[in-house]
Parts: sequence; structure tokens; C-alpha cells
Amino acid sequence: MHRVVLFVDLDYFFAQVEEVENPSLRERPVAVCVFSGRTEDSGVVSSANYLARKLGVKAGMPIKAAKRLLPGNATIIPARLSFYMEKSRKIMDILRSFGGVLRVESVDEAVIDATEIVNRDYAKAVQLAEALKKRVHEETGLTCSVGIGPNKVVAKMAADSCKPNGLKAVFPDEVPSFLANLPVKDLPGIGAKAESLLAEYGVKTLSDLAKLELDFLEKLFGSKKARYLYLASRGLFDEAITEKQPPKQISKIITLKQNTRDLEEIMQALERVVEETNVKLESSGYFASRVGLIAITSTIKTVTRQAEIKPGARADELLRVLEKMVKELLEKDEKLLIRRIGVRFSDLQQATGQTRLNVFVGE
Ligand code: TTP
Ligand code: MG
Ligand code: MG
Repeated sequence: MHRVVLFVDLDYFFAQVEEVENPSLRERPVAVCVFSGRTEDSGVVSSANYLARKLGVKAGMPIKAAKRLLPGNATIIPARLSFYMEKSRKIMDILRSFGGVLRVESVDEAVIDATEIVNRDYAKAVQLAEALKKRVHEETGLTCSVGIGPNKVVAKMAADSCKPNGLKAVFPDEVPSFLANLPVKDLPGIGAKAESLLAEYGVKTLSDLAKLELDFLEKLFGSKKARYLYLASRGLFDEAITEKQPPKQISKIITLKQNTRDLEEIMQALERVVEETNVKLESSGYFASRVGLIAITSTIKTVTRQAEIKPGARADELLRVLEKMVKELLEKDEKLLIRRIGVRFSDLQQATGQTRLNVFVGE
């Protein structure tokens, strides 16, 4: 028996929120960026509207690179993360009000197991999706794309295939033909590395991938990922959709190019880590009241320091706190060499509101 799964993804979310707030932006390329504060232009693009995308601007691109692609009438907007999170919560509440089991996948994505509420009827699921899209648009001015399929992976790919403002249902008997000719990179979980590895074996489309034996995939990817690719390429990877538990902490640690006690070098690494972790934290719907520095020394000792922070503190404020900690460590031990460095956000609280936001973290 097939399930009925809806995957909802907001279209160019952060940038579209800005367009709704200021409709004159709709005629111009828009890039919403997270500025780290280190230099005037350090930071990355987090969302671009379609006019900016046409010029090659993409999420994750350094702001400097985006500026080179954008003409004079383009608008670069500093991300207002807590504002987008508020919108996100409102949207999730709207989606939740339709019933079904809802899992928040990220700040702009939700997956809904609607099997019971539509009584396994795909035609009813299409009506449900239309109603969701209409309500979200009426109440927030935002468009989203909805994919429907027998499992989360197929539903997500259906949503990706109909962006922007689309609705695509892949009925269970259409799954093989929907997947067959798509490039392997369209399968969630296949990044640039997996794509080029598969290309070495002439595997370009999902039907090429579905021809590979499980043993062969295991040699290339290890057993867990191999099993996923084996099933997902056939449209058969299926897992129950459940609500997630909120995280206790979010952390990330990276290895430095060399053992060092050079403050500049250490702070550059920390800036990268903070940028990534901060976006992840904010987009997950939580604020941290505590930040920790994690340093692993050249002698493999772990040293940590912690401080209370203002919930929602910006990257440059966090970096000042962390820099003080690093300086203290270096001053305390003049032989200290640092091998790995990272941060940990803890004492997490929901940003605002009553809704429990589930999080896509640590997977
Ligand atoms: P996405 O859904 O990946 O992107 P999007 O909504 O901007 O565009 P699309 O229409 O293709 O869905 O991510 C949702 C939001 O998460 C996005 O608006 C901004 C944020 N984000 C980042 O901050 N950094 C990133 O690298 C990505 C991919 C997203
Ligand atoms: Mg989106
Ligand atoms: Mg998304």
C-alpha cells in the first residue's frame, strides 16, 4: 500500500520575503546575504531571486563574487534571520492546521504524511496541496512549490521539478518514468563528489544508477549510502515521517591547515565555523544563550571555554567573544599549538512563539 507524502518548499524563501515586504524589488535582481562583519564584504549569499539567479548568483557564493555578477540596479540585502524564522513558523502553523504528520525539514521545507487525511487518494492530495498553497499565499504573500509522491524522496524531487510556484504529483505507477531520465545529481544526497564518481563509470541518469548492483554501490559509497542509493534510484527509499526532537546543542569543529598559535589564522578558521553554525542555528528556529570554544591541541588535549551570550547574537559579536577566549588560552600557555578549532552553541531555546519547531541538524 502506498503512502501519500507532500513535500513543501518555499520559493527563493529569504529573497521572496524581502520582495513581499518591498514589492519594488520584484523588478530587480535581489541577493539576501549573511555578512560576517570581518571586512565590509565578507560573507555569503543565502538566497537569490530568479532575476539574480539568471545572472549566475547562487546560495553559498561569496558576496564579493555575487557583486561582480550583479548590475547596478541589483539589491543586496543583509539577511534578517529572525524575521524569516517568524515567517517560517507562521507557514508551518498554516501547514500543520491541515492535519497529517508534519516534519519541519528546514526553515523553508516541510514534509507531510497525508496518507490518512486523504485516505490514500492522490486526487484528494492534489486538492490538499492546492489548498495549502492558496492559504500560504493568502496569509503571507509567499509562493511555494509542492511535490506529492509515495515517499519523501520522490515528493521532494517532484517539488524541485516544478519550481517556482508549482505543484507536481507523481502517482505511484508514474514513479519509474518520472525518475528514469533525471540526472543523478537531482537525487537528494548526491553532491558534486558522488556525481563525478558515478560519471567515471558512465552513470549519468537515475536509470543508469538503478542498474548498478548493491555490491558495487557498497564498494563506492559504503553500506548505508549504498542502500539509500539502491532504493532511492528506484523510487523505493521509504522511511516513516515523524516529528523530530529539538536539539540540545549545535557544534562544529575543523582541522587547521597546520598546528598553530597564530591568532589571525585561528580567527579566520573560527569565522568560517561561526558563519556556518550560526546560519544553521538560526534557520533551525532556535537561539543559543551560550557559546563554547573547543580547541584541540597538538598534543591531542581538548580545551574548552564557555560564555553566556545574548540570544541571537550576530557573527561579529560571537567572534569577539571567541577571540577573547583564544587570546586567553594562548597567553596562559606559551607553548600551546592548536590543531583543531570549533564552536558549540548550547542552552538552546525556541526563538519565539509556542510552536515546536523541529530541526534538520546533525544528520
Ligand atoms: P532553499 O530552499 O535551498 O533555497 P531557496 O528557498 O532560496 O530557493 P528555492 O526556490 O530553490 O527553494 O533554502 C531555503 C532558505 O535557506 C534560503 O532562502 C536561504 C537559506 N539558505 C542559506 O542561508 N544558505 C544556503 O546555502 C542555502 C541553500 C539556503
Ligand atoms: Mg526554498
Ligand atoms: Mg528549502
